[in-house]
Amino acid sequence: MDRDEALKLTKAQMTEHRYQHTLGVMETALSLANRYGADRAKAELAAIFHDYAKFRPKDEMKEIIRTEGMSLDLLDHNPELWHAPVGAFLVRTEAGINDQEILDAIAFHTSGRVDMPLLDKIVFLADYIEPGRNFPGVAEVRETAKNSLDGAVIMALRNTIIFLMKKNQAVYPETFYAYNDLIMKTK
Ligand code: DGI
Ligand code: FE
Ligand code: FE
Ligand code: FE
Repeated sequence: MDRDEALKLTKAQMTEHRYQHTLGVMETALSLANRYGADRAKAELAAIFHDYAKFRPKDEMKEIIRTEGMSLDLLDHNPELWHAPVGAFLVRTEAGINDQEILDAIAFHTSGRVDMPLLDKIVFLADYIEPGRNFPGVAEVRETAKNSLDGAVIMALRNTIIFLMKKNQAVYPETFYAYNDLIMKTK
């Protein structure tokens, strides 16, 4: 699928604000793909589709998680996590994307996971540092992303964990596992 068709399909799923975020993630993912040697076409498609399911009703997402054999523990955690794996499913069934690397990068763009492949890291990080983001600490992560992909992913994971903990919220175990995995590998 080419960029324009993917953008058209995605745009129909979201608000203008979220679409602008999507364009930012796409540009950032392409720039990271250039810098770190990932497949540009895959990075572009994964970025365009990463938030495809963001506005699906919770009941629909819940049903897909149950019927498609996804981790049921997702249902005990923050519903913000659901659009990522559900998005991968819908991008396959509605948009016809069958590339597993792209689908995985979409599925894990929120939680992260152990042993994240290059494409996962690029989409995860692009989502965090795209130009439209302005949360505390993002400038430092952008700076680190210029020379250390893993270093920047670790910072993004750490910031997210701290952000959730400061709000007294639960943290999905995969997010901790992703953080631990990268920290231990870089020591
Ligand atoms: O969809 P986006 O807003 O572009 O970004 P995202 O898919 O990374 O969603 C991030 C939100 O999910 C962020 O506000 C934090 C929230 N969240 C809730 N629980 C968890 C979580 N994020 C992670 N990584 N792990 C959690 O356990
Ligand atoms: Fe998202
Ligand atoms: Fe994210
Ligand atoms: Fe996003």
